[in-house]
Amino acid sequence: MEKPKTTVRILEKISKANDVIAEENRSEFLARGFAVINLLGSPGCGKTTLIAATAARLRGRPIAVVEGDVAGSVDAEFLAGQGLPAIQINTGGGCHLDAGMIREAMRALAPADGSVVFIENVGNLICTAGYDLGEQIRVLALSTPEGDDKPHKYPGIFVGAEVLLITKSDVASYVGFDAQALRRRALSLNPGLVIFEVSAVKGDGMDAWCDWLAARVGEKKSCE
Ligand SMILES: Nc1nc2c(ncn2[C@@H]2O[C@H](COP(=O)(O)OP(=O)(O)OP(=O)(O)O)[C@@H](O)[C@H]2O)c(=O)[nH]1
Ligand SMILES: [Mg+2]
Repeated sequence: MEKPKTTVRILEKISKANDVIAEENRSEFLARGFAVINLLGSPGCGKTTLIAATAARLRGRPIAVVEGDVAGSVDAEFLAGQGLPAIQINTGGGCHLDAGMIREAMRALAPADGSVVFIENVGNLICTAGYDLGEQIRVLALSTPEGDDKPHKYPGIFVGAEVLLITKSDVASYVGFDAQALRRRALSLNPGLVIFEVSAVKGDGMDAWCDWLAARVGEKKSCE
């Protein structure tokens, strides 16, 4: 019976240690004028496509990307090919990024002062929600093929997000996705949630999202 209590204490310690580093990261990011966005969502929900499409619309500030995946570097390579400074973290099986990984990656990436930095977290709707990375903005991407019932099943990630991007809006009608039901369910968990419906591929909704983001990170004008 003692073992589960010990496990809980160890997890609490890990969580507290992460929070300390996350606060150090946040101070450092503020001092450097970074706007850091932690992008969460399921595998394949469109995170990398969204970062590329958003970066293409942001004007006036340098942009850099920290990519998190269990293995491989295809996303970082893709973004570098789009002209974005990008660095890949491999968690080697871990289901989330943590603040220590971000500290190391940011030192290696060395974004220019004042950069907007996107962190693409590991595709996961559970573990990623529990780790503060020191970001200023937490964005959850949920794609229409995943279904409008997800707030019922993964409430924690909806509660912790500032923004919900309903991605792949262009295929919503093909997969029976009810955007109003999703909005209702998400807002019942987090009434302050800012919600956009976007298609990074077709461009629908991207101006509204980018205008909001530009204002949030203190840019005068972003989208065109
Ligand atoms: N129809 C449609 N497809 C999209 C959209 N955005 C992304 N996709 C497609 O969805 C697939 C996954 O997109 P990614 O951007 O790689 O998704 P991801 O969340 O970064 O994936 P992981 O990094 O593997 O978790 C690709 O085939 C994209 O072309 C969209 O707005 N509409
Ligand atoms: Mg990706």
